[in-house]
Amino acid sequence: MELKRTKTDLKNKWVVITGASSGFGRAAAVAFGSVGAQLMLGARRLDRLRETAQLATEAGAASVCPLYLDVSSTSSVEEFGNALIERTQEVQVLINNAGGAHGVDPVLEGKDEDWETMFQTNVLGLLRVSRKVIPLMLKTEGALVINVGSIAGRVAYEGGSAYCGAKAAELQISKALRLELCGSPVRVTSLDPGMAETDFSLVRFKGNESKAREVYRGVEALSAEDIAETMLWLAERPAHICVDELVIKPTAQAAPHKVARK
Ligand code: NDP
Ligand code: 8X3
Repeated sequence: MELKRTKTDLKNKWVVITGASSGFGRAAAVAFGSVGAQLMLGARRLDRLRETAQLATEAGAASVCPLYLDVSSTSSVEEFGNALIERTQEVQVLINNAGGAHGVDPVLEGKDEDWETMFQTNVLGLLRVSRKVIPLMLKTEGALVINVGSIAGRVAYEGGSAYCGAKAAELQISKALRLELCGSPVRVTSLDPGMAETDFSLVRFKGNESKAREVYRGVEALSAEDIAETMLWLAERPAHICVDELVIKPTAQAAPHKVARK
């Protein structure tokens, strides 16, 4: 028997990526650019976003539009979405990636600002962007929403209460969206990575480089490119296949706290 290999072709298709100024979002822009997609990229740090746009263009993107986006603000999401609508009425892929962790305080020492930022970005931001962009996907064969969750949304750990809670919310929102969109062509995937070496820990530890480095000491973590390649693989599956949930971890990490270090 010969294996039939078909792919969803992404050439010239519109791909929207939030949090494209670094880490997974930047690597995803390059990966989707390399197959000739058109990219709408959002983040707050415009200088870094423009660098991503340059890299994606060099990789082969058909067009790239880097625009300011703060997912924690409804008006910013509206502006970003309206700029998208001026360019296209049809989106193939939405990657809800913007987010991250802030602090490692136990609940009894938690800071309002950290909690609010984590829920505003990982949860409410994802909802706002989905509400604005998914209407442009409802008639697109093989459309895909990738919501970036985390193993933290599946397994709690000390110091992770709000982040684990926010990513658990992401997983439940993804499941609800999957049900609500059933009967439309739109697929929904919760992509839930374990430890990946990006700016994630630098942000979590508020710029403390030595604490951030310690997270990855003696272990080959996932890279942003590993995640981007997985995102591309998901989007290229034939239209009748929906991967609802995908958990991906370094081989050396069996659980958030079970890491084999050299
Ligand atoms: P990075 O810190 O490298 O990237 C985070 C991105 O999110 C940046 O581009 C940042 O852009 C953007 N972002 C943050 N807040 C906002 C906002 N309010 N509006 C718009 N964009 C925002 O980390 P990662 O690439 O690792 O993180 C990407 C996603 O992956 C996050 O959701 C994170 O929780 C998740 N994740 C990460 C893991 C890891 O170990 N690295 C594992 C599992 C999940 P800017 O600051 O310019 O706005
Ligand atoms: C990031 C992975 O395990 O540090 O989402 O929370 S973890």
